[in-house]
Parts: sequence; C-alpha cells; structure tokens
Amino acid sequence: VTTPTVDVHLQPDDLAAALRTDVLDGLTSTPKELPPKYFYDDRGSRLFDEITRLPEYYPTRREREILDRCAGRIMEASGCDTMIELGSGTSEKTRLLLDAGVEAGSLRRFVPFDVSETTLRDAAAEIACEYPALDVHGVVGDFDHHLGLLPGGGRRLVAFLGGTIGNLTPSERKRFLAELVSGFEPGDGLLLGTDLVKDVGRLEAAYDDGAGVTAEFNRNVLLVVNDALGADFDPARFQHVAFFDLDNEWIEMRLRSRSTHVVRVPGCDDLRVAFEAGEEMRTEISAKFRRPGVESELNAVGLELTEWWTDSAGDFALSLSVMR
Ligand code: AVJ
Repeated sequence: VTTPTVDVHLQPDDLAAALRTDVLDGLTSTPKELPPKYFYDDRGSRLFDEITRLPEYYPTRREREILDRCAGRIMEASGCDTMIELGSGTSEKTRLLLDAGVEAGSLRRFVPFDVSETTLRDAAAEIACEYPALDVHGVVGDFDHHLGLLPGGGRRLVAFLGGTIGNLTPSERKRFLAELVSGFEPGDGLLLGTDLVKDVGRLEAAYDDGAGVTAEFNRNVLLVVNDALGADFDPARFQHVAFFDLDNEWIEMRLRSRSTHVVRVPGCDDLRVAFEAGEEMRTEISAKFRRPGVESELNAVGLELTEWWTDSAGDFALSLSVMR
C-alpha cells in the first residue's frame, strides 16, 4: 500500500479569511444571512451525523437504498476508471461505489476532494488501506475556487452525493456546474444526488425534527462564529425556523431573534450587529428538485442526462450525466 498523494490548494489561513469576509457580508446585509458551509465544525459534523439517523430525516437512508441496489449498474454505466468525490468527508456511502468498481475490476483511482485537510488525509489513508487495488489521490480545496483543478487523465466520474448541491441557489448552481465541467473531457460523467419535491409536511419535518437535533445544528453556526471571530452570540436567544418555500421549491432554515439585542464581533473590526425581536436571519437553503429541472440545469453546461435512479418511495434521485 502506498501513502496517498494529497494536493493542498487551500491553507487554513484562506479558510479563516473567507469566513471573516462571509460573516461580515452576511451580518451587514438586509436581511441578515450566514452561509451553510460553516455549520460543519466538529460539533456541527457530529450533529449532522445524528440528523442522518433521525426518523424524520429520510434523504441519507433513501440515497443509501439507491446505492445499495444500483452501485454495480452505476459504475458500469459510467464506464469510469477514476472516481472523484466532492465533499468526500469520511466517504461512508461512497464505499458502496468503490466496492462495485473494484469488484468489476474497472476502477483504478479514487480522488476524494474536501475542504478539511485533516478529514481528507485521514479518509484517504484509510481508503488506501482498505482498497489496495486503488490509487488514492486526495485534493484539499473548496468548491468556489478549486473545482477546475481536479486531476485529469482516465475516464472520470465525479460523485456529488447527499443532495448538497441543494445548498446553492440556481445561479450559484449554474456557476458551480460550469466550473466543474470546465475541466471535463468528453465521456467524463457526473453522479449527482438530489432530494426531490414531495409532501410539504414530510419536507418540513425533516428539517424540524421532534428531538430538536436540527435546531441545535442550526444554532451551532453561531458558536462557529463565536469561536472563529470571538463573537458573543448567545444561541439561546435564537429560535430555529424551517419552512418549505413553495415558489422557490427549497427548504429555508432561519434563526429568529427572541429579543432585541446587540451582538459584538471582535474579529470583524469589532462590528456590532443589532437584532430586532422577531428578526430572522437565513442560515441555509436546501433545494428540492424535479427531473426536468435537473435535466435542464445539466444540459445548460453540456452534460447529457443518461440515467435517473430513485429509491422505492421516489423521495431522492441519483442522476448520471455525461459530457458530450
Ligand atoms: C448536508 C446539505 C445535504 O440540506 O439536507 C440537514 C444539511 N440541513 N438538515 C440538507 C441539513 C439541515 C443537508 N445537506
């Protein structure tokens, strides 16, 4: 087993600088907003993990059901020898695809791509150990700047699972997909996980669970800002809000201030942010999709939808699209 190669395009300082700019922009906008990518510090990642096991939160189980049933067909249909995983984390569900590709003898290389260098190095080393047949080549980067820098060669399949593309607005998705395919050759593919539009009651319950884990996850972003910038957010002063926006077909999560108060942010030139009682700050959108919409967004960047797999309940979809 060889030690995985890791390309580092991102330094911890870059992350800290991006967070500072994003928080300053978001807290001085009207309405206020914080980007969802900052949910995932250690505590936030643990809370998200807990969310994936809640009875109300179906997407993770539905996507795993599809992968359990279709991994062999997915790897075969893609014809890939290289799999690149975006936001790979611990690559838990991805192992189903790696197993299928190794078993078929077609998969040669795995490229996990993640924003966290420690998460990535740990996962890459573990996978290199578990899959001696694979050449593991990690990339540390973020979706905003480094998608064009994915290693080339071979026939590549980029996997973007979990429905995370739903955290982007339509115009952000367009930019993201265009950046991704800027490095594609004809025949390269995208395996994309998308949560589907469904009954509003089930959608809203998935983002406002009875045990209150999603509420804790939502408020955790305030602790992330406190840690990173020395801010004095008191999470108890904010109420979790989640609703399905029927016009945009996305879940929106917000934090609603329970009282009028001022928050200090020393790390942003000692910014003072005033909240009115009842004022809401957006912390996440999670878009829900329909097949025609997914297909047209893919077509717009030169990708052709070739396969569409859903779970037995029709809750979640994995699409395979190929560069023309
Ligand atoms: C990890 C972005 C797919 O949008 O469903 C879960 C994050 N937010 N509960 C999602 C999340 C609230 C999740 N993604």
